[in-house]
Amino acid sequence: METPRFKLYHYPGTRSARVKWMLHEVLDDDFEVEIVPVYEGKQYEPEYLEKNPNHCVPTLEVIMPDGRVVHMLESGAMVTFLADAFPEKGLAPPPHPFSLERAEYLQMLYFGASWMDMMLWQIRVHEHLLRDDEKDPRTIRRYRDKLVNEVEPQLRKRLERHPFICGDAFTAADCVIGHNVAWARGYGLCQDEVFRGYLSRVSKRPAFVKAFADARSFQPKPPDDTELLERFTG
Ligand SMILES: N[C@@H](CCC(=O)N[C@@H](CS)C(=O)NCC(=O)O)C(=O)O
Repeated sequence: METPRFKLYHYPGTRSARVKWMLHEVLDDDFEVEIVPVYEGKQYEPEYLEKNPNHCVPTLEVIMPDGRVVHMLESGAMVTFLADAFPEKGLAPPPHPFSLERAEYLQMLYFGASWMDMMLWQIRVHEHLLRDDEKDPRTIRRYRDKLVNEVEPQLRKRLERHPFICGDAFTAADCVIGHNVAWARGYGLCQDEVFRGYLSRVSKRPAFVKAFADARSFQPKPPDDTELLERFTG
């Protein structure tokens, strides 16, 4: 494989932390990180929008030795791509030969990065980010209930049987589900012992420790800057 270079556009404690975690898993510290001060609105500046028209972190810049560059914009795709690009790290069941383990692994990774993520994001948007007159308590209630009644039991069942989300071995799916469980616990969800034990297992990994070393600087609520809140599209 031609060896690419990687640059992560990151903000502490957000979804870019799950990608930073994965980058530390596969590359140790051999990648670049640039902080995008999202509460200062830097993600709306033309230079950043050129890279990421969704005005979000993470953005993963993949730079090939011949100068070609791709910007990846979805954290789930980044985690999947990195696990497959570094098969020697053993963080994903390979696509060939056919295996049910691969099917389950992708199922859990996408469940975390799309279905569960969508519910957590709706809670975040309506509890912390929208202006008061746009916050909808019914949306918060709906997704809190779905997480408790539909998502938690599925995760609990798996984690009661195995130490990691896809079985006895840590996989890239744990970077997404592990991050989501930590995020959910910040909202008073995923409080059982089974989730606490899971987080304590994954958080002992050196890559986790590095990825979340800056998480304490995260403030759930942006400063009262109406201009930024006016621009936020959810
Ligand atoms: N689906 C995207 C969502 C990324 C996203 O919404 N990032 C948030 C932080 S967790 C963000 O940067 N929001 C800033 C904004 O929308 O202005 C992913 O998983 O990478």
